[in-house]
Amino acid sequence: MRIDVLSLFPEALEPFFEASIIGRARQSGIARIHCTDIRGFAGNRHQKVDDRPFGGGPGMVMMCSPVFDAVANVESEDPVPATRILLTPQGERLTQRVARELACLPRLLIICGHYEGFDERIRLGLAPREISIGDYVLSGGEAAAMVLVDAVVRLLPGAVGDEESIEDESFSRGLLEYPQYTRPRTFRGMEVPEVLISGDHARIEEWRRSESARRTRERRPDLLEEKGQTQDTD
Ligand code: 6GU
Repeated sequence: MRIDVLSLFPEALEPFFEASIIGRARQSGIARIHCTDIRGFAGNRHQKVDDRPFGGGPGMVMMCSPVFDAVANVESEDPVPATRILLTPQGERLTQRVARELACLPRLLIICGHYEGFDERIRLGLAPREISIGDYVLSGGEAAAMVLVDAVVRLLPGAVGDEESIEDESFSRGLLEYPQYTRPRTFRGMEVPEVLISGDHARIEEWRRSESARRTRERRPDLLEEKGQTQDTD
């Protein structure tokens, strides 16, 4: 998969994309990630990429021209058609289902906003899929781009060592994860549940299943409702 990220702060993104699972996926060619500075397409002496909103009001608005030019330039680097994604708090909420959908695509082009928002003609002219990572306000789309790229890249075949660990995780089955333990068996008086040391794999699986269900009931009953209503958490 190729992923292009257009941002005013590509230097904030790069170190994250070099680390850990994403960094490894890049090195092995599973994910080809390119960050592009939108300011490089400002096309004026002052490198201006934002301006005051028509009609007045606070803050600055991201201008059309640098964003359109950056998109055209980056898209022309590779014939593979890109799915355009605009990161804004007004988008569709990022869920595991959305991450799985995006992980099936050959190419993503992610546009990070800054300032008070985008000129509406960026939405009209580029027809991007608009995605938000949650109901809170970030000062820019960069942190959201890191979240999105992480959620997608780890789903690419070969990105995570043990494919089973993806299957088993929170949300993949629509439930929260069961409690995990490692050595030592006793730490500050706290014991590892006996069942996990029993070697009885059927009992262990049953215990994990029931802890997972209990945790979800206690902490995220909304997930159980969704699971009942839809098929895609299975
Ligand atoms: Cl994608 N961008 C910004 N600026 N704030 C957000 C967001 C995105 N998702 C949640 N809050």
